[in-house]
Amino acid sequence: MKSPKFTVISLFPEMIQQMVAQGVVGQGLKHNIFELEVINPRDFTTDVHKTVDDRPYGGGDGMVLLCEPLELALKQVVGEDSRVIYLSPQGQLLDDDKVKELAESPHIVMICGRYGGIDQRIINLYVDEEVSIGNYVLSGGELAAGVVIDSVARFFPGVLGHQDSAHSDSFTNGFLEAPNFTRPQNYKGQGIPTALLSGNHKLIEEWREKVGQLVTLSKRPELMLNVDLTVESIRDLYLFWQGLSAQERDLLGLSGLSAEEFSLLLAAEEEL
Ligand code: 6GU
Repeated sequence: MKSPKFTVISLFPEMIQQMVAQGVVGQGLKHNIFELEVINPRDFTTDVHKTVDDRPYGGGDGMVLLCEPLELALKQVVGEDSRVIYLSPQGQLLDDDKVKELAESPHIVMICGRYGGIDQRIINLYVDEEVSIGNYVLSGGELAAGVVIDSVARFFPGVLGHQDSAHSDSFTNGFLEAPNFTRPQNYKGQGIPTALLSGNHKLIEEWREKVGQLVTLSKRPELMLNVDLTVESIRDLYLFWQGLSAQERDLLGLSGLSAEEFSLLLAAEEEL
């Protein structure tokens, strides 16, 4: 089967290349698990000054990317199976569900605007959807393109060591991950949770799942409401929490959690 492909249209191609060259995603690219193509609208200009932007009609701050170089670039790269994304703070927020959906696409084309944006008529003609990476403004779409590539590529088989790592990470079951520990076994008076020293893989897996739920309840309680929880499973989680020593709760970063959070969660679940 053909490798999935990202095409990024950017005035700063090196920025994209550099972001994607490192770590497991960089290795994935090197091993052709996916393809990356970066094209510069400046290479599609027809005037001597290689003009890519101009002042906005009606006045205002920032320069707007011209239609023509973008259109010529798009025409060169967009095919039948391409999904064209404009990276913009006006877009739909990127989350774990969106990332997984994008990971199913054979060809993602991303247009990076700079401060001032791109001509709306290019969006009208070519863009399938707008995507934002958060409620703040970046000076250009490049960092957002890097975020999309990194988060999506993690779901391509072979990019992460373990075939299913991406699917067991934080968010993927709707909960955050349990904290991780490595050697030494004692660091400045802090030990290792006893369950992790048990060598019992089934027990460890169950323990991590419960701790992940407690971490979520403690740090991001609003995420608990996206998951179908039964009253019984909440009571189970409460009992598990009660079974942890004060020392272990500290070690796991759960000292902020109290019975109150469980009551609030129960009340919220009953309202749903
Ligand atoms: Cl995708 N682009 C820009 N320019 N700013 C953003 C963004 C994207 N997402 C959040 N802020």
